[in-house]
Amino acid sequence: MLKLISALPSPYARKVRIALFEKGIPFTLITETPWESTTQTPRHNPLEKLPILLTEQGEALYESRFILEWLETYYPDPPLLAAEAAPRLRAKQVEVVADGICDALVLLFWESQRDPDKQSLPWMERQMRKVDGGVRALAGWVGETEFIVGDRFGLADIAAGTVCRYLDLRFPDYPWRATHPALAEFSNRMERRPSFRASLPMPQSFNEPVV
Ligand SMILES: N[C@@H](CCC(=O)N[C@@H](CS)C(=O)NCC(=O)O)C(=O)O
Repeated sequence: MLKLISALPSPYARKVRIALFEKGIPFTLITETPWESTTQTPRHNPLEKLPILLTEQGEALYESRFILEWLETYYPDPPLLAAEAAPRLRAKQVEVVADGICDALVLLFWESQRDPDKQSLPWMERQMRKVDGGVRALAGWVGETEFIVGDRFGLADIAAGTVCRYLDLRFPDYPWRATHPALAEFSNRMERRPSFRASLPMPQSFNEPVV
């Protein structure tokens, strides 16, 4: 059986969990804290990050985008990407923006954990601009239709949906729901799906200081 090394709050790992669920692929979930000295992530990924998917052949796949590509290749049903070029590329573009927002949010989160006198305001503002711009772009792609691309659930919905909930979890004061009500409605709709409900992100405590 496939094994997924994951963390409870990770929006990147959640993308993979949702894809596995939607495709009906059984897997064992291993919850890790990648920041702790006991983490097994460096054994499998030279970049020391999760998610990591361990295949039945013992291969370790990492980087959420690559894992999703691998799943789409070897478990094509149901597809999460359209066969046609234009909707396929649009979904990938949405994923690029969603991942970019998450990258900026992660940097912001760690900066906010530093001593207040060591925090860099210009750095935090720079990341915040990326979040604002990215969220605006996502909101522009969410329309009146149920899904972001075409008439079926897919990669774009996973990517945008996971970043929305991560915002709620880590930045509850960030007013994206008021600024972008259609995006908020999209997020609510996604969170009702069984795959989203089964992977609700949660804070995870760690015992060692993050360096
Ligand atoms: N671009 C990567 C990002 C993964 C990532 O940043 N994972 C975090 C957990 S949310 C991690 O493992 N961080 C440990 C580290 O950066 O050393 C992906 O999409 O998989």
